[in-house]
Amino acid sequence: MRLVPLVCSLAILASSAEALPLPQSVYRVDYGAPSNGDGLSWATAFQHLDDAIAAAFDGDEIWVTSGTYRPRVETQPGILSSSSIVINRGVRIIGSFAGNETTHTPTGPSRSTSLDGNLGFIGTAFHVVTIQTASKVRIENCTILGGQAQSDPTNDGGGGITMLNGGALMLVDDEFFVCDAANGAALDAASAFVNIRNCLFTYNNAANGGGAIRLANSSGFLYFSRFELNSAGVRGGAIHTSGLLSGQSDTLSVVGCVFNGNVAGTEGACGYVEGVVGAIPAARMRWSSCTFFGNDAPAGGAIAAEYNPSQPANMGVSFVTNCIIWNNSYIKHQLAGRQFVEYSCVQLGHPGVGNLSVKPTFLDPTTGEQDWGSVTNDAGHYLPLNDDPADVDEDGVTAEPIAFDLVGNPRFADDPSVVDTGCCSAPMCDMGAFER
Ligand SMILES: [Ca+2]
Ligand SMILES: [Ca+2]
Ligand SMILES: [Ca+2]
Repeated sequence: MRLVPLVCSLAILASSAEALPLPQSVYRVDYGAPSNGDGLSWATAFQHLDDAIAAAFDGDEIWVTSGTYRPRVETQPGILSSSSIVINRGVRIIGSFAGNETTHTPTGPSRSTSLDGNLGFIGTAFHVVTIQTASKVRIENCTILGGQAQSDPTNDGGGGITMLNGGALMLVDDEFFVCDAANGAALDAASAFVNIRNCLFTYNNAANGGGAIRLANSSGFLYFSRFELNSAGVRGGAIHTSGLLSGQSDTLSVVGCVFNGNVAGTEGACGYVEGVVGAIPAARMRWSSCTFFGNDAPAGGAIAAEYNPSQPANMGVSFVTNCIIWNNSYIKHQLAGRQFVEYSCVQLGHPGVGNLSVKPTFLDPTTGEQDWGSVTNDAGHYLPLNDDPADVDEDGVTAEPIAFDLVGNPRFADDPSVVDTGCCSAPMCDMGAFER
């Protein structure tokens, strides 16, 4: 039964038959707590995350202390590796609490709540997290690691998170680390809407496609995240998309991200945009203000879009603006398939307005952050940053420019050592994920 605070109970009684929304509840989880908690205070925290999910309703928050939490619920009874953290309602799970906070801002080390698919000597979970609800789920400030979906008999993707029944997922400040799968090793989503920001994807590996993320008939936003050292045996070393969500015009808008050290066996080290034959439109991806360097694939050392001249309506499409694409393998083929590129710095050049092919001079060759005086500074177009459809600053306003870069520095800042070559009025944004 849901506990309703006394004041609200009286308010409900006083408001006659008018239906009022239930107040949002907060449940707390601490792995060191006794086993009989109710989650309503830190002193009485739940010991297990799934007990808090079971107690919660749509819109409730679950605050989790720093520490390691492992899947316990077998989604296929008798098969230990089917153990998963099952999310079947629209909760907001926030990790990295010290265990004494009174607001929903955690004070523990960042991403120090681990949702870990390693089940000890008994094996590994196919999916660390299984999302089964169409309601909006939000997972924040957690590290999700160690899932292995490769041998899952029911589906082959989502070692970190599997989300195959639609719904909406928001990932904020999370890390996905060494997840494995045949497809979509960190996240495998179908018919879903995703909103991902400030996340880190490292060392995830898919035997087939989508080393970090696979989206099928899905749409959403991916902002201010880093993809490093992910790999796919075939296509999409970091991201693999096919189709888009019904009613949406784009598959995924990727803004302000860095891709480095990702590998695909055949096509698209960072992204592979697959067309879909039939009624569903082809995938359309947008990449804005991103930096791609040091990635490796025989075709599409950065991005590949499926190219099928016999079915032109079903080819994948990739729109690239304000990006730096430099020093990826097979330099002539960093961008493969249908690529519409503007205001970007592409090694060996690319057709399109505002494009450059001049060494971007990274501040440090390992970061992708361009130095003062780089020709890519003050060379971008304002338009991709002129709206905030994903509301990345969470102020409820989408009709406003995005005012910061990947590391939070102000956007639209002038580099006085560089002549402005972008569009349209000063101060101009830089190409790439960083503003100097
Ligand atoms: Ca600038
Ligand atoms: Ca906003
Ligand atoms: Ca300037």
